[in-house]
Amino acid sequence: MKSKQKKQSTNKNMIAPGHKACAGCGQMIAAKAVANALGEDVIIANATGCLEVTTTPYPQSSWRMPWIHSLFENASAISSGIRATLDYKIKHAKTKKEKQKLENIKVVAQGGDGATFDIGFGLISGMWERKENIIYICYNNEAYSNTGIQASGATPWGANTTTSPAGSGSSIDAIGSHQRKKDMLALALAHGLNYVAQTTAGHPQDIANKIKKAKQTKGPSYIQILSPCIPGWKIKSNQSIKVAKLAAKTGLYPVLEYENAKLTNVMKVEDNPLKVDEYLKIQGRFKHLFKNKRGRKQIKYIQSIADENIKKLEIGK
Ligand SMILES: Cc1ncc(C[n+]2csc(CCOP(=O)(O)OP(=O)(O)O)c2C)c(N)n1
Ligand code: SF4
Ligand SMILES: [Mg+2]
Repeated sequence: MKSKQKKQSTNKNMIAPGHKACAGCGQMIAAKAVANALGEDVIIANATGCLEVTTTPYPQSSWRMPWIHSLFENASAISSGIRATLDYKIKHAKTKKEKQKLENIKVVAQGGDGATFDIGFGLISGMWERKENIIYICYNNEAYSNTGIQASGATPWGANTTTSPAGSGSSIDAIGSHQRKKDMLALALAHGLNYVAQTTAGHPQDIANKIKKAKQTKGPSYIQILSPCIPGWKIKSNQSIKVAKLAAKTGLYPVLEYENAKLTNVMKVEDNPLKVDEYLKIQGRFKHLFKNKRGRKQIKYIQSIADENIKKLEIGK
């Protein structure tokens, strides 16, 4: 009876249905792949944002594992506290069995791009500087979705958001966002992390593989997952997987991993990589770019970002 129960529990989805995320939410697809790969021996601290709000309307929770809601900015600090407590308990464990059980528990901090690139960054930097054994996962939907799609440090060039609205004037503001997104992977690498990876919600098996590698890594690791947002990207609810895959296929958002500061795996793009237009044109947040000469100039610039990635990472076949 006991072994039957165990078998059932390892097969179930670690995020229960009934949550309130939009149908087709890329972040939810990614979070399910993450949670299932993490399994039960984990403690998660989750920054506020869509993932927290949609899965834990008090007193309910979709998380079938130990999970704690933090503030917007401090998921990493909370996970540092959990890590310190676990380390203390490991040190003072009374039996070998107890010690091993505690050693198996992984500590995870996770949040959106607003929580990661912007408001929580100082505390994340501290956690990385202290080389704590914590996996950090960023669900990057390239905006502050939960509060109405404001631009974040991860918002890409040309995107229309409520704080970078596309307009009809001739000023640079009219094109939508005109900031290059922060290079969070470079910032993670600059902290000397042993495992840094990027993937998308369109690659759930790749997410699972990367979580497994992060679990085996000693010290901090960082995984960033491009997670399409239905209202934010102005896409249909059946398009998140397709659009996430296109981000990788065009070279705009390469799927890759660094182990011990070396680029060890990177997904190649096609011989003749798809042009960024294919990725941009199905998203309402970029539709203004297709309307005039000025917009088309921005598309060329976005293409140059993809070309730069393909060249730098040598991902063309
Ligand atoms: C200190 C603080 N500032 C602002 C907020 C309001 N707030 C809650 S969620 C959120 C947006 C979260 O954006 P992101 O981290 O990208 O997650 P997403 O909702 O996009 O998944 C904001 C601004 C807050 N809770 N705390
Ligand atoms: S607003 Fe975007 S991130 Fe939030 S639940 Fe809906 S699709 Fe997901
Ligand atoms: Mg976000």
